[in-house]
Amino acid sequence: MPSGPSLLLSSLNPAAVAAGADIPDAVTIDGVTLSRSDLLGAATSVAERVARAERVAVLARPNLRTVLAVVGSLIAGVTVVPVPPDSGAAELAHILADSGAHAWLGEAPEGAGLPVIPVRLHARSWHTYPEPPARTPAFVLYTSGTTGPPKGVVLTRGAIAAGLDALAEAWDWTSKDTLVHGLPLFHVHGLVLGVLGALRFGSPLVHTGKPTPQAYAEAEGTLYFGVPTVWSRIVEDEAAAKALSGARLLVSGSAPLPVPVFERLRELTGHAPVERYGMSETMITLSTRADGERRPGWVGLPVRGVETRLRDETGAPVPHDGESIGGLQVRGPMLFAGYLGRPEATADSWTEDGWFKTGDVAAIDAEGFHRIVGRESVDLIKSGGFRVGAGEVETALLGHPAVAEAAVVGMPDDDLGQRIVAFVVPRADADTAALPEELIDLVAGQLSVHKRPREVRIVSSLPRNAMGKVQKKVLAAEA
Ligand code: MCA
Ligand code: AMP
Repeated sequence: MPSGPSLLLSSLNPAAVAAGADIPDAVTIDGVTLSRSDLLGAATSVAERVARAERVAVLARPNLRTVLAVVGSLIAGVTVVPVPPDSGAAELAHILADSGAHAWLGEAPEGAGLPVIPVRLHARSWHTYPEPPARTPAFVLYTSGTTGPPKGVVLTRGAIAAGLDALAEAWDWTSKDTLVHGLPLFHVHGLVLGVLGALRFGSPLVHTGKPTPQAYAEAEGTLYFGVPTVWSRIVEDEAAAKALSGARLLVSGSAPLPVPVFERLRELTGHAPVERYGMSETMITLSTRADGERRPGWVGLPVRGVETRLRDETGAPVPHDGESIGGLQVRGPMLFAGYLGRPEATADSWTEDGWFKTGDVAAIDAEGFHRIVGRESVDLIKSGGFRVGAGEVETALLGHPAVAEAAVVGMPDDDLGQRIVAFVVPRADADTAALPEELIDLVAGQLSVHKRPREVRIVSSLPRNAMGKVQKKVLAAEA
């Protein structure tokens, strides 16, 4: 019989729920609500159906079936591969082949070729399962690198529990909170923090389907999660922003929150947002605190169990003086267990003495506050909070017969933080009239909608250095 705090989804402890620890509104998505006991019963019924699989793919649309598929798998100790619902053909084929998922759990995309295990909203089971060991992988989350197709980040149950508990401590997150967000359910932010966090701490969750200002304003929560694009859209809608003044904590993360958005949120809501920093590989490692200073442009202190350091290109220490910048390295109990099937890439991401190299450049001040300055590589773009590799988009563009050369950069964008811009050299005989639109659709259809370039510029050549490498900084400056 599972019990107490060692249970990953503590609020779903069957004995406690049977003894009356129920709530009527454990999870609401897009207006449909399940009580805690209904959620437990329906998810356990999923667990019974999925228990013999090892790894399953879940098409992570923002709906209750996705939550039941994930929770049922976790109850059974089965690993979930969340698949972005807007995945195009090439990305879908890659995720399925690379992850070795045995079946779709719930909805399957057309022609996806694997057996489908149904998820039924109205089925119930009260079977109990032992809590799987902490080292069991909970998720393989696909995330972009600078080159090549996305890699599978393996997150164990133990890492997730440690990561969530550190956030609960920093944010004072308890069952008294109602969590509100409308983020995608295939990343750490929306899925691990935004669903599992609520189920670990017993906070009712309201998922708004999409993270629109109006939906956030109407949700009447206490704890709100958003990426900077969401917050910058909220401050554009004064009435919606003001409706959040009764909340306890507004949390921003996944990309840099522009200082003017921070200030405007404070003006309109009376809340200085809590900023936190993380990665798919590390969960959340830095945050400002519910009971501490919140400084615009800074992401705060290491959360419980995390240590950080800065290193220069030679591996030498960089002083923590608030000004000097260096490569940010982290270690802590919430870090991933490696990239699935890629021992070399995994080894490359760690230093010899056991620190994870984030690839972000940061400064740390004397009080231990962190400021994220940017990425070491221009080839990793953050657009609307989504991580997109320039290389994967370039490969997709080069698949078009009219494209001779392609280079992709992230340009500053008020709404998205960075907007994906593709510079394309067409083949000599190509008709370029409709080429930009065709290429945008090609990327949306092959990779995913959120990886599509917002702009395609047709150019006669790309600036290259003496080694023949495209000079992306020159391109970005020209643009
Ligand atoms: C337009 N659309 C197209 C095309 N053009 N579709 C196909 N082909 C085209 N050529 C349509 C789509 O159908 C879709 O319509 C709509 O455009 C999508 O619009 P878009 O501008 O792409 O986005 P948005 O709807 O404005 O979304 C902004 C957003 C989103 C809501 C902020 O970017 C978002 O959800 N970001 C969150 C990312 C996130 O959670 N990251 C966490 C990872 P329709 O809408 O009708 O379908 S980071 C993480 O996990 C770490 C640990 C951390 O630190 O948190
Ligand atoms: P992902 O793996 O999609 O979660 O992307 C992780 C990357 O997002 C990090 O390496 C950072 O570059 C960026 N990031 C996440 N949170 C923040 C933040 N609060 N401020 C600045 N950058 C952030």
